[in-house]
Amino acid sequence: MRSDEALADPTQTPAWQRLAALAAAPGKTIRELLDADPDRVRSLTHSGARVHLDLSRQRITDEVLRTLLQLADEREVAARRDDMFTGVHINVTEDRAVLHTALRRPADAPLVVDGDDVTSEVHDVLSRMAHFAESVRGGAWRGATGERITSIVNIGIGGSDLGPAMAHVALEAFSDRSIAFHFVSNVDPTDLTEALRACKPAETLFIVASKTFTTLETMTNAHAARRWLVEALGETAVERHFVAVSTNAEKVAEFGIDTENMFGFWDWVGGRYSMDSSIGLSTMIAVGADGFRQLLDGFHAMDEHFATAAAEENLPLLMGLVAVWNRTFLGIQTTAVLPYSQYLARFPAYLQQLTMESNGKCVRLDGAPVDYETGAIFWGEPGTNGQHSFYQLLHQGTSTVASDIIVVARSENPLTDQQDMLVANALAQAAVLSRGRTAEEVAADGTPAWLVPHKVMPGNRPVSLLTVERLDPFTLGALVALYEHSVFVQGVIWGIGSFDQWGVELGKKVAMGILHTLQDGTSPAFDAATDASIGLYRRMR
Ligand code: G6Q
Repeated sequence: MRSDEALADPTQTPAWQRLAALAAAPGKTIRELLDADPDRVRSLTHSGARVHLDLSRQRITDEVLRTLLQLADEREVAARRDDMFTGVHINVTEDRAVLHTALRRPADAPLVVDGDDVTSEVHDVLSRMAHFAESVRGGAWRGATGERITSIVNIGIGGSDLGPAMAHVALEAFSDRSIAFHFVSNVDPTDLTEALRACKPAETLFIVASKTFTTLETMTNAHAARRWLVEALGETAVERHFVAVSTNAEKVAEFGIDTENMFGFWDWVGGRYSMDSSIGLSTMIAVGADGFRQLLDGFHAMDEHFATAAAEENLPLLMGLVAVWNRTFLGIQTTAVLPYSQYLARFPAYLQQLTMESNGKCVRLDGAPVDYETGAIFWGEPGTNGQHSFYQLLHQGTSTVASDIIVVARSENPLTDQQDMLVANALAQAAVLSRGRTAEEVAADGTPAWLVPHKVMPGNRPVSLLTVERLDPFTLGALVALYEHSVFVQGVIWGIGSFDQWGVELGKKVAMGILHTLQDGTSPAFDAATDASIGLYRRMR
């Protein structure tokens, strides 16, 4: 358990107070910091697990960085990290261990938690997944009428959807192209209906992915999919066309899925930290068991880096500390994730859940309300597309937005010089956002005086530049783990619980209450606004 001292108010630590003073004092701009120190880029660029992180375009001085590292010491980040890695119940409000790092441990690295060797349990499931995935890929697993599987439909939502859906796009270059993958999450009937338009029942395999196997959206879609299949192929076809990923064997059996075809995981895997558990079954079918192992190796390499690299060059620690600096001390509310890779199109959406569901909290672990800013809003789109829409606000808007620009050096699809164009745009944006463009520079282009103010870019927008050589399963795993651990560091500094999601739970509960009222025809008795909206919906539906 955490010591009382670490639970205490972080604002009372000497480092926090020093950082508040540093943030309030007039500081140098990013341009001034870059121009004053020829060594800045070298000293603020670090590498681990094949990811390169350049923090030179952040608003940090040597003193800020030193004090942030001191804050990490005072908040005992290293001890908390070790607690997480060894299975201490750091998810305090649900009394659970937080062990997603165990999902990617090598088979020969046992880890005993609460009396069980979790590594061997993880590898048992991985072997069963591998056998299943390879039999689908190789055609040994067939549908009820003997057809090969050509469509996989993953039915899940939130943590049981966003990771697999993101990985599907990210790793398309490494995927089996003879199988089409669909991800159905929304309870809006359109989602399933449109996905099934492209599928033939005899060739379709459904993966029902739900930790609890009780989530309204997922179970509703799973039952609708079951009806679609049974109408075409009969009741006996279900066992060849449905498999489950869940921790709830009883509910899986109740649904009619043979528990032989259920791939389990554990309550110590949070939904948003589960893409590397059996929730990643669709990913394994796409990239094969070897590809999935590489993904896990990338995750594990970043775990090892986080656990062992010196604080001054520890990527997740530095990234987490800079996130705290930007959010809490500089008051920057949002972070734009801007991957210059079409394969990372779903990465911002994935990170939105990882970061905002984890650190969108206003109460500390000791139950006291926070009186400082916590989790930033994350959002984004791939470059260069975003440049032609919302970047205008990033450059000249009245809000300062921090950006994570992600560059992939080598394209899997080289077409003439398009990759150079893509990277040139990424680097141009990093430069302009951070350095800006002064009135003198604009005037020097021959711009008439009246137009100059319109073309000035204030700059001083913080940018982290992340570079990987290729986007392959290994680097995808490393990138995700980098963000996972950065989120963890932020949570420890803020003293909040990053691993529960009571806001999400309440949403599920309230919706069920309203649904009952909508369906049983009784008069609503919620609040005036909800009751009026229910009335309007009833008149219009
Ligand atoms: C993730 C959240 C949430 C969850 C979904 C799906 O951390 O808890 O997004 O993953 O609500 O839950 P099930 O997997 O239980 O269906």
